[in-house]
Amino acid sequence: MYLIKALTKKITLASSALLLILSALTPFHVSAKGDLTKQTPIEVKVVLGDKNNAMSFSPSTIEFETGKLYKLIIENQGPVKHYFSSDGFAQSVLTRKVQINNASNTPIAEIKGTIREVEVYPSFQAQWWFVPVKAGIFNDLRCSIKGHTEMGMKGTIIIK
Ligand SMILES: [Cu+2]
Repeated sequence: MYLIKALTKKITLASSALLLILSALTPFHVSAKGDLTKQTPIEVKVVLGDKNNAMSFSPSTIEFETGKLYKLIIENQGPVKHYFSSDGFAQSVLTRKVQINNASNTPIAEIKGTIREVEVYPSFQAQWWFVPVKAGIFNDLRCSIKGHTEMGMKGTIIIK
């Protein structure tokens, strides 16, 4: 009985000591290299439409890798507004922000939280910052404006 009591006391002491060490180390680790959203972003650009009002995503196949931070520039070069919409993609990334810049490229807004689709007006762009967390091939990239998908605004997103 004494032995068990002594042993229990030893284990309790040891685990308290371990907890103390862990809690002393934790703040350091939390703010260090483990944060995937603090990487230098990889820039990728996708162009929606063109000056002749083509219904297209260019490129129409976009590839990403899990665990890396991306800055996806969604640029509308057409005369009408377009959407960048893919539920499969939206459900497989952790969004850091969507950033909107003014004409002189100064940030004017950052939208944070879960994003499902981004709409961009003619001759403007939006930046979607995200970290892919799930691999997959998503054939549901499209512009959700009536008729645009049918006229060719569709594509594939691959996350490796
Ligand atoms: Cu469109």
